[in-house]
Amino acid sequence: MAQILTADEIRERFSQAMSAMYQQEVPQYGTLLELVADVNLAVLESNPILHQTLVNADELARLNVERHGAIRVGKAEELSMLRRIFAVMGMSPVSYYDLSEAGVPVHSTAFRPVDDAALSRNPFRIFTSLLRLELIEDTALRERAAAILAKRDIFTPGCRRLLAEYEAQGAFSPEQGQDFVREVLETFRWHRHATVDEATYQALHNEHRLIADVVCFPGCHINHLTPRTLDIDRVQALMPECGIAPKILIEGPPRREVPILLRQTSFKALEEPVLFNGEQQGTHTARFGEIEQRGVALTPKGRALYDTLLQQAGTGKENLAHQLHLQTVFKPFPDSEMLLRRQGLAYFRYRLTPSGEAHRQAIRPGDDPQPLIERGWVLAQPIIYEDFLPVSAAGIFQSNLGNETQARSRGNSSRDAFEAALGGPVLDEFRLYQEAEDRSKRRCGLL
Ligand code: OOG
Ligand code: NI
Repeated sequence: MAQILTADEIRERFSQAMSAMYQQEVPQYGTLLELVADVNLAVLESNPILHQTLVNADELARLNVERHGAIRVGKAEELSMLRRIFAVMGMSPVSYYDLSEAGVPVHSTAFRPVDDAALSRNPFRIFTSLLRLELIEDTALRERAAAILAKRDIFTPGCRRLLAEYEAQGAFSPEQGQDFVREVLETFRWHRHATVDEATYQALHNEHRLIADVVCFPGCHINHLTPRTLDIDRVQALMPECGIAPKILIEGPPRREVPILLRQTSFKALEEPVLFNGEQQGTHTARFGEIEQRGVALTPKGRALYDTLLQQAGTGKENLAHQLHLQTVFKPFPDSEMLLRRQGLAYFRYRLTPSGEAHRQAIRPGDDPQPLIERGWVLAQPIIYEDFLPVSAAGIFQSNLGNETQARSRGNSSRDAFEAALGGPVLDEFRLYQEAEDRSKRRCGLL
């Protein structure tokens, strides 16, 4: 093959195509993109240090293209096809999320790039959930849902053909890559025509809204695409002025000097017209909007502290009061890069400065980076959290399910079953961050 399209290029084109399609489908998403871009610009203008830090960490360029989306599928074959499709785009499944703990009958992973260069070019991620039909107690309904799912193919014949060609050749020509992006996009498109009659939809909807969403349509429509903001509190406050009603609480940690993990908020799912079999008209709510602010990835020790404090904080009814309460509860969580580093709470990427380069021979494997940082030889930059938070995800799911908690769908975690459906293991997020930190230390001669 004379010329090939790289995984990074295919992912980039696909994320652009997906964003353009979703803007057409859900105009409010376009409004949200403009709002986020305006706020990000204002933050960068008023904070030149942050601007410079993002430039130094190769983070500014990715900010404007950074999105995550979410989809939900109904059967193992769909999930394993997605694994193969996303592999073409350089995206691997990372982490296992058990949402049944929160009363949502799915378990999930996130497909995303994992290596440094791919992440800094375009960290496109897709939060992917698999419905757990076994959590439907009514046997007849469970079998009906399984039979409906068995009949559908959410992938186009062209997508299947191109994927087979890719796996045989190990690469795509530019034309094949282009065709592949177009064919894959079809799987994520919104379909106004349900595949079932209204009675079937209602029966599944009564069991759980999510089940109707997954089972009753011919594809796995993208249900949101999330841009990354540098100031989520500001975007949340401005959303009503743009005609967008945000969910009440911002999920995740409080606002801090050094942002940690992930803070998210969403706008409510839209009620959209659908046509059931027999041309009966109805509505379905599935698609919504979301924004997020990302901070530093935490080590297992940092994550344990986060989980403890978050649980201690509980939940609130009003955002400002909740944020103030969170800030109080999170006091024990150190809020400076130095303390986060010294206490082993967060991951950092180390780089030599020009004077560090000049003294390379004085740096020994195993050296404590702190004095070298103080001497100006080494820079330590927070490694951005690239994953998701199960408690936040449950909050997002629930706010779009009318806040219903359905205890009957509570089930056991079944990671093994998920990995069997996926056709391979999910990667361990902590290991990926640790490896990124270690690679950077090795480049500096610190390891
Ligand atoms: C996924 C909800 C979770 C996030 O950002 O945590 C999520 C869904 O509703 O399918 O997107
Ligand atoms: Ni999301």
